Amino acid sequence: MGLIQDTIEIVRKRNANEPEFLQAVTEVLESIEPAITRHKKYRDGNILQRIVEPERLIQFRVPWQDDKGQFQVNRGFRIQMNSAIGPYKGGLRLHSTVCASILKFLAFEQVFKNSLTTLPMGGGKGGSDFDPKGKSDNEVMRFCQSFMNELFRHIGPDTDVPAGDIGVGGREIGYLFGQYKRLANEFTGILTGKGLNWGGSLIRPEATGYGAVYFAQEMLKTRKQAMEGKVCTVSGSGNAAQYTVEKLIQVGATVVTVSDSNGFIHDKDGINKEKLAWLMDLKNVRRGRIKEYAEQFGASYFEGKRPWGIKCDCAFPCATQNEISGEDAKTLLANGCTLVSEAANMPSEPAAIDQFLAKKILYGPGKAANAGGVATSGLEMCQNSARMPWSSYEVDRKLHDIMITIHKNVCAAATEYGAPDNYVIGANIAGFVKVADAMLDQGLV
Ligand code: NDP
Ligand code: 2IT
Repeated sequence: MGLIQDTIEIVRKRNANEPEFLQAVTEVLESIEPAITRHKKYRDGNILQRIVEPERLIQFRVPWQDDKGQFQVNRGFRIQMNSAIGPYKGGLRLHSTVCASILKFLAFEQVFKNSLTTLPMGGGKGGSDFDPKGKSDNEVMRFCQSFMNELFRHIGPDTDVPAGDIGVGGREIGYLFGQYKRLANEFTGILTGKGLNWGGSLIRPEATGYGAVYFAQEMLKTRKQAMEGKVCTVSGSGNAAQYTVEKLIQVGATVVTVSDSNGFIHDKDGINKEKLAWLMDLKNVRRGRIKEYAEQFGASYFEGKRPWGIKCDCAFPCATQNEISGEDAKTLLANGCTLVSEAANMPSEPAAIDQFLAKKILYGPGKAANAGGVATSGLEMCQNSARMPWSSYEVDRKLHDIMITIHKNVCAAATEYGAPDNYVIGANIAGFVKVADAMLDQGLV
């Protein structure tokens, strides 16, 4: 259709050298074509060109001092993508690859994901090319304080509420929160993923991984199957991966891989609770490398490789964008993989998605499958506003219900727009319609 391709062309021209952003925009725009064709209001309102343009893009200098007293400089960002249905909401990423393209793709995805959660949250994303790996706690603290010195004027509990993403966990959220509090002289819920005794929510650390497994269970139910007994491969070994593994163990699946940016381990016997506890200590406390797991437990280690060559029933990418290539997808399918649930954002390259859809496997795209993380951030915001914490049973039950509802709404949209079982079309249209309608209601936004 002309309008979709014309809009993609405008995005390509306006955002030269931003391949990840263009990839995310292309995937969404091409898949929502049935909704654009059916509803004249979206065409008349020029909604496509409006929705691909960030409301605000903030870039700033982040000077900090390393342990030797040397001045270092990083680049900080906050992309405030869309506030049609609520305050901007989305994580902060600290990784050497962070740039406008990566954060714009993440912010764009976040808009539709947050819409799917059923909670009132707009979309945003931020971060820096600062790499916390190999830095001391004090260096990380000084960086976070300097980052917040600028960010604080752009965020607020009803304006923009950041959270964690790659390289940002409990430690970083603590340093960021402490600095905000000093600057604003206010104790408010301006970040989620906070510590439990200072405004955080139970189950927020678990939520992304648990949610990706809950979503996988809903997909399996459509084929009268269950997770129990399934052999699963997981990539990554950070927050999303750890709690994906934890939930998979709880529901009786066997997880045989985890990875980091250096390589992956293959544990044929499966990662059990004790090994997972050891892995969490390795990654969250000692901040070591995944190779040490192989040394500790006698598993195989594959340097510089990703886990998609290992035979599995279900794959859970939990590391980063574009970590499943077209070739990897071919291998997964040839080895009998019938489910992919994306805890990471945009982990599958377009060539991989095409094959998953062509083979009609259960493919849960990130903006649906990993929405449990931000949904539970939304629940943390509720608890902060009410100044009333909920039990872990209550938060987990709400998270589970939200993942079931997302699955139901995605399937309903896919069917309504003529593509039953296509979770890409379902998620993108269901997420889009709510945001687009809100933008139309609000006039010149
Ligand atoms: P963490 O920083 O906790 O863990 C990231 C993991 O992925 C690490 O094992 C890391 O290895 C690996 N990784 C990162 N970059 C690369 C790379 N370029 N190549 C190979 N491996 C890499 O981050 P999270 O677990 O929070 O995030 C993982 C994914 O989940 C991301 O896509 C994120 O956007 C997504 N996500 C996270 C949510 C959250 O609430 N945290 C919510 C929804 C989605 P190493 O340590 O060697 O870098
Ligand atoms: O990609 C994501 O959804 C996140 N990193 C979590 C965002 C949030 O605000 O909890």
